[in-house]
Amino acid sequence: MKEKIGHLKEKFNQQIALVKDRAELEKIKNEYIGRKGYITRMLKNIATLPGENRPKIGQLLNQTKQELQHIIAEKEKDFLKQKFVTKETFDLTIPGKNFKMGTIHPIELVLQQTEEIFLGMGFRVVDGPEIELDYYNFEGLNIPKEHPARDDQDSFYITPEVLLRTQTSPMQVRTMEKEPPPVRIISTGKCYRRDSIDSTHTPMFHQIEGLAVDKDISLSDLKGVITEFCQQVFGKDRKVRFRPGYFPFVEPGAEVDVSCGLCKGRGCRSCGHTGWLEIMGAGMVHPHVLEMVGYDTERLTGFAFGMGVERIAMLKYAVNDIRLFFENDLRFLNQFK
Ligand code: 2NL
Repeated sequence: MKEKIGHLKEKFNQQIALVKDRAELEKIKNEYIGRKGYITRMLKNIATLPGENRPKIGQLLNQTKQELQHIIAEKEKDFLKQKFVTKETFDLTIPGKNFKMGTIHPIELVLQQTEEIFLGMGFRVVDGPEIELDYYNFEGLNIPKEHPARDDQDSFYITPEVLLRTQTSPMQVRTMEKEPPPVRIISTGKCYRRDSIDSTHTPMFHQIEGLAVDKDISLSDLKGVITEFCQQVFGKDRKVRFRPGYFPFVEPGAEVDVSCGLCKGRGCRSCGHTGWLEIMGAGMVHPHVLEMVGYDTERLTGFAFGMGVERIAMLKYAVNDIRLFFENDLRFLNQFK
């Protein structure tokens, strides 16, 4: 019997040395000291042994049971410790991961603000293709094939009739062609011109154009809408003036100036000592443009305006080189929070 107990202990020690997890440990525990375990059964069988051996064997079995219980308890503690260390420990004082927040690009900021302002005045925003037909980019805007205005807008042609749009007006022509009056839209997006790069020119830039066509639209509507826009973008204290200017798609046409914010219109270096900054072109839509989309020029008039987004952003944020908008330098971009 003594020998048998010795063997059992040996086997137990071998098994326990190989145990990998708590489930295995539980199994061994049941096998040896559980209700139907080896030791438990042997204790129950003591009654069948010769009388003189019983106390000694009983004592040995109880002692062995205690030893096994102790070893199993130690092993359980090991597993608990392991679980705690590998899975459930976290250090609340470790700094979190630092996610760098991006900023909205200044060109996008001006676009968003402009859309907001014109939506507030009842305009709708339209979007269109950057690859355009010559017809919508020039012809439909009263700029026929040999018109000298084409010289100012050297374009990227894909075929003789397809080009990268040089202005956002094609979308306005498309809208009038498709929809009956009244029309109140602004059209925004990228435009392309074959210009040499310098501090005020890039071959890709952004434009915002507006168009309103209805009965009884007059130059005073244009002045009211433009003045409201300028004062919302640059400040209530700014003055707006209209000078005669030529664009083939309007008659009369005007250049729009806003008073210089630095010198309050007195004249300084940044406004070329005039007190005014040129910010857009505008005018009353040329009847020929309305005629070409099939609008009734006896009944309808309209105003239109167009501006370079980069120019507005340069004036608004005091940026002195247009190339800064396209260099993706974070030292520049991070200033627009
Ligand atoms: C400029 C000039 C202007 C317009 C754009 C326009 C559009 C249609 C009909 C008539 Cl569909 N006009 N747009 C009118 C006047 C000026 O922009 O050089 N802006 C930077």
